Amino acid sequence: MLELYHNINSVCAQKVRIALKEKGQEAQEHLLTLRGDQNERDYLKVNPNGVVPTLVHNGVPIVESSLILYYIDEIFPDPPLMPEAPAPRFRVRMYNKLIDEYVHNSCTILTFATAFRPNFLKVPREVWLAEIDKAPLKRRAEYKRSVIEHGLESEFVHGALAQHQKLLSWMADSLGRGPYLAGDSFSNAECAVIPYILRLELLKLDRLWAEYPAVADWWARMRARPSVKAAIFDRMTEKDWAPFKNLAPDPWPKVKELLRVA
Ligand SMILES: N[C@@H](CCC(=O)N[C@@H](CS)C(=O)NCC(=O)O)C(=O)O
Repeated sequence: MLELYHNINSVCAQKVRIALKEKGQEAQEHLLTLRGDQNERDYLKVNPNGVVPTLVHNGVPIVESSLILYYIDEIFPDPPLMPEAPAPRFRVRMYNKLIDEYVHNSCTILTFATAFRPNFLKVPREVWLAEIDKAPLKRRAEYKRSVIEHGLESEFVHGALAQHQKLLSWMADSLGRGPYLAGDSFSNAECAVIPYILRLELLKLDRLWAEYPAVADWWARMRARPSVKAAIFDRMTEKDWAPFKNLAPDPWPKVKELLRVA
């Protein structure tokens, strides 16, 4: 039996939902709002970091989205989401490592500096600070505090953009060799990367890959893929789209200025 604790807009959860769709698997779902419920005592018992996703398989909690992707491929080998040869397998792991170590927090930084910031600023500072400070992962709380306060002027934004640029240049390099990021077919590299490219698009930052036509082509193919449609687009309600509609101010001019200084 499979259970998934997740949130529709969570990039890490989107990875796992894509993988489950690719495997034709359904999990019993527990939706979290991520407005405090991720730090409640009962949830911390399944995921002590107070984050989603958590996959529970036959009662055993499996955490960390990249490890969940590998786990799903092991328990449901068909169709495989890991290439057979060592070199492309290594490439899948490299994408996941880059994302785990750098891109994920960078995505949080850009998202909270733009789309999620206005909602926090509607309540008094001490209220949102208390909410953020409950997180067990203190470094993430520090990033969020800075970008809610300073938006794209935060000291963390420049580095966050650089990590996304690194991801895009890796993708352009891989896609120069074939239609997928690792090996000859759709793999766990795609599951891991797709949500971060979608997030850049939702933040109106798709011009970051203007110089990489192979990335644009890959993204058009991935957007149209049934698993991606079912796992992400079909699941987004008006409420999930809301933070990304009418982003004000448009993040691009400031991002462009930061990239020029880089
Ligand atoms: N390394 C973790 C990161 C998980 C993570 O940060 N999840 C976000 C949503 S994408 C979350 O739960 N955020 C709630 C919070 O930061 O309080 C993973 O890959 O599973």
